[in-house]
Amino acid sequence: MHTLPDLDYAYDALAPHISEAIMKLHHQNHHQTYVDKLNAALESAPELADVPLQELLARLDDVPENIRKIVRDDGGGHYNHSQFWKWLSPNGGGEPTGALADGLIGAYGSFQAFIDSFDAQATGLFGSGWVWLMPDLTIQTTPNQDSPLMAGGPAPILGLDVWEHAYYLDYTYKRADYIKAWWNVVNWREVESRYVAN
Ligand code: MN3
Repeated sequence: MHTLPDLDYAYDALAPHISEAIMKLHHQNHHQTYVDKLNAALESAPELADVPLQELLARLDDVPENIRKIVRDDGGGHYNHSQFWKWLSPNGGGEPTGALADGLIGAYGSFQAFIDSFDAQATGLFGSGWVWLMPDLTIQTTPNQDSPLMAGGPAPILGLDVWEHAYYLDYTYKRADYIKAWWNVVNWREVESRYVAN
């Protein structure tokens, strides 16, 4: 059985950048629903019950066809959100340090140029999806709850949820305002630790 992970901080800890109301809905309702639907689908495939989620998403072709789309969408949603909460912190924001800072400056010319590139991908992504910073420091996007893992890629080291459920209560249609606020709660320590682990 897959389970909803606890947050490392209180629901109101990211306000005013991300409100308590959004965090509760996003974690208790949206994320819980992904977990519940994934578990329900896997009831018909007991051979997959003990496969770690990351491996399941990397081997979708091995998932029975009648539940493959559910595993893709809801398993992807469970995985992406489980990482997303760890990429946020009430003590976040600012700029990374060390090897990650050096890497981003090397790849983009400056930290601000990296932010600008990421923002352009995030505001330009049509519909619902995610923007990822990959271990090689390239930026990728995926639609829906897809993960780079599903295309045989590595796990992202940072990701931004640009589904409307992530921001509409606070920012209505103004996705760019949400993205700008989100940078204030990015947990760079977590991103750095994932970067140096690769
Ligand atoms: Mn979401």
